[in-house]
Amino acid sequence: MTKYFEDIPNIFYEGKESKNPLAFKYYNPKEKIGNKTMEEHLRFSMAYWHTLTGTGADPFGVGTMIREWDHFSNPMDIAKARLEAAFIFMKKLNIPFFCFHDRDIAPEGDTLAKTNQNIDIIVERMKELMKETGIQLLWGTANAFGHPRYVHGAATSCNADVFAYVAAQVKKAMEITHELGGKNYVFWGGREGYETLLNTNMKLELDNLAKFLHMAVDYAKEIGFEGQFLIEPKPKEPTKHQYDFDVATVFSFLKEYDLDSYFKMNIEANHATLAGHTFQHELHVARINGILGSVDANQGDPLLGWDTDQFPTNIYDTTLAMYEVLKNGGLHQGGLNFDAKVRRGSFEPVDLVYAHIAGMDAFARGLKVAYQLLESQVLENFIEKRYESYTYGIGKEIVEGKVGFKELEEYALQNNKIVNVSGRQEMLESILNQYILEA
Ligand code: XUL
Ligand code: CO
Repeated sequence: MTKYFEDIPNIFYEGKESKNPLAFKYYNPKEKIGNKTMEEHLRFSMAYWHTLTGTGADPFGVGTMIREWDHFSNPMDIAKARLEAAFIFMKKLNIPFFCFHDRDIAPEGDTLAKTNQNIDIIVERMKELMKETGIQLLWGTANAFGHPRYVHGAATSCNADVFAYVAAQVKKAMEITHELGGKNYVFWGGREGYETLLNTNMKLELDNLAKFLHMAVDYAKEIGFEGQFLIEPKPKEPTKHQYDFDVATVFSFLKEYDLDSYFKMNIEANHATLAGHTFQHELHVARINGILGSVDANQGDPLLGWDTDQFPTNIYDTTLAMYEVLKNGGLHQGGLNFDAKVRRGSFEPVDLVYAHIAGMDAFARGLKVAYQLLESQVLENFIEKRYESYTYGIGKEIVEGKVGFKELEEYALQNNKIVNVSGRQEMLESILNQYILEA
């Protein structure tokens, strides 16, 4: 058998003084941060689609990636080779989890039955490799967007035959996720959205999407799948208007259709910024509503308006992300999945290693800073003081629901002097910088 990544050593922690590019400078898996190790806090995961199947193709040119495992003519031979390469890669980097779409791991056959057979062959070997290595499945999902049948969407397609097909596809994807002990199952609405309202029955499409998700909930119960269901919001791309726009939109959709007790969010940094939010905003909205499930760890380019899926290297963002995660009491059964791809010009296999090291170190550093920030309670104390007026007098009565417009008018008529105090944004930004630079 070909040994992939043969010239790449196992990657270890060497500390921040190390100049070895093939070593972690900050990610020290067994180091304790509070009462958990870094490994337990961060729960890193490799995304099969970008790392194993990504070719580097873009609208202007063909793929550039040198990937030895793709050098076969039969699609099943490629799938088998990718699987071996995936586990060698994760082992070398000590990545404890992975995620996949059904179509990343096995090619479609001529019929749905043949496609499912292809999946079963791969899943058998995957189970063995997971057992040998201890590497676990963070989540599975279905690619219900790539094939031309999904041209008008999947569960929101105008074509009922497509709805039936995607139901069958997701059923199978849930079964294999369950069989592999997956911790979560993700729904990203690949083409669930629209291009123009001139040809769209939005109400029917949303009703159908809700029906579809209810069917998934029912089927999970039927097969005893106890993993967490996650929805991954994204505002645009591929459709102009994706229905799962952002956390707030998805949350109200779930509530409207009585689905909110079954789903949490898988929050992706680059999707947040495409929606005009910060990564922290989306994590925060999910956290305060008790629906922060898992994270697709990447970053976009502020100068580009599409999903560039870059490896996360911005410490400011990783710090604020980990701050939200820590305030959430951790990721629980979720994790940090590198839904990120190396740039087209980074086409050698070793670039995949550098990219993951960069992402893992950036999050490890962010975790450490966030932990110290939280320990100091500097932001919490400031915020508590800022809202102090709601802890006594009229503020307390507002919070306790004891007053209405009439009582408040009475109060306001007698209160001729309103005194506001500064929000001190720049001072707080300076404190945050100090933690980032010195923690
Ligand atoms: C697309 C995206 C997906 C999901 C899984 O932008 O993020 O890869 O994470 O379908
Ligand atoms: Co994603």
